[in-house]
Amino acid sequence: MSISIALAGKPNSGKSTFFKSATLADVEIANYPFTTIDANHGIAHVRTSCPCTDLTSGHCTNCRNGVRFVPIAAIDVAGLVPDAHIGRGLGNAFLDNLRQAQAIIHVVDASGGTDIEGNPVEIGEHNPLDDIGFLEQELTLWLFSILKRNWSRLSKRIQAENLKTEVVIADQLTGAGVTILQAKAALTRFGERCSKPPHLWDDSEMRELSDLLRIESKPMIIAANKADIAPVENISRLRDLNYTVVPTSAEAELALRMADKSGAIRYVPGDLSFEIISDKLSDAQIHALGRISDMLAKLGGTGIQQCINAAVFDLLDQIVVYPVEDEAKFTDKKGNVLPDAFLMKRGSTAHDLAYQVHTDIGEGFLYAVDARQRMRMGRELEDGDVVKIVSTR
Ligand SMILES: Nc1nc2c(ncn2[C@@H]2O[C@H](COP(=O)(O)OP(=O)(O)OP(=O)(O)O)[C@@H](O)[C@H]2O)c(=O)[nH]1
Ligand SMILES: [Mg+2]
Repeated sequence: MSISIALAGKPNSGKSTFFKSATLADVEIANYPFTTIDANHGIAHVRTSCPCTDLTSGHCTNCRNGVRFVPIAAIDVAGLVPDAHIGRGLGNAFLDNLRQAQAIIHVVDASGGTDIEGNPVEIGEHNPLDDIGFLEQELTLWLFSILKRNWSRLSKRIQAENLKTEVVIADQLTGAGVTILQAKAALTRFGERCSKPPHLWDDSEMRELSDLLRIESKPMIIAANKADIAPVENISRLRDLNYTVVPTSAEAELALRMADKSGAIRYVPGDLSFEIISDKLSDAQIHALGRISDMLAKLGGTGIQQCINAAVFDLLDQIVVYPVEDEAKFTDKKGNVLPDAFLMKRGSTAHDLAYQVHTDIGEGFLYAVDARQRMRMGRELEDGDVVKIVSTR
């Protein structure tokens, strides 16, 4: 899977509830810190509209009434507390779970009902703004601590052997998932402030660089979770920050997903409402669903799907494209309508898509056909494109 998103934050903020509501994996949830110890890995989805709605014939079995869900990997990590990078709480080994993540959803308890270590307090007692800086800092110090290992030797090699600094840094930070391109981008920004060669950087300069590396390699969006019980001013304070903030109720999403799975209601993740379809619900169940329904109207959905979509489409700038064999019917060789959906970085070409489908197809690539226009494609891919690839292999 090409895209991987991590759910991070202090203990007890609702990361596992978010994860379970998005993946339906069976994970532990409880109102105390450090419920999760080993990271949970699962499959979540982004929501988009399926191109099958453009077809006049043929039945698509890969969407729900024109709503298409495209898989991504999701990771639910253990709660982080201040000084995790030096081993506090569950320690720095848990930061390594963030390695595969291309983006981070910072799950914040916007209700203010848990302190900085995740212990329950009165709602509104803790200021959720305090949780933002701390996570940034832990991630930066995690990168800094890895970067510093053997740095005096490495930086002298850069000097003596004329190596590319971004290559050495990316190599040093492979364990944190930093690419050469990201290292290069961070170095460019760093170079605007510091012109010293690498072997002369002091600790504060290396920390500054680590912060830029964090921003490049682990972009972050905020889920203002427990929005169902959060004071409104907490959400607006978070919104004043320089981040995309999505109010979420992971608990409500989980209740709706479970009720949909059991056949009690019909709910498509990301919808603004649901429909009760079972006539066997108790008064208590109907009452609980009524409360969720009011909340959906107030918040504009549970926010979970919206948050995942924002992370993938906005933060990571991805688009969805659909390779097909038959450009008239949008099918593969066996007649399946729109069998595959690929997430690709905006700006990718049909040739890039060919490689994504298979290296052989990429190597034998001749041209691509835009299935909607029935014309050869001479432009970058766009979101929702249906593409026939013509290859010698
Ligand atoms: N009201 C409300 N409670 C929530 C919401 N999401 C989670 N909770 C509650 O918050 C508590 C902690 O949830 P978890 O999902 O276990 O939190 P976590 O961040 O995974 O915690 P650790 O694994 O300990 O780091 C549980 O009691 C959940 O039921 C929400 O959207 N609204
Ligand atoms: Mg957890």
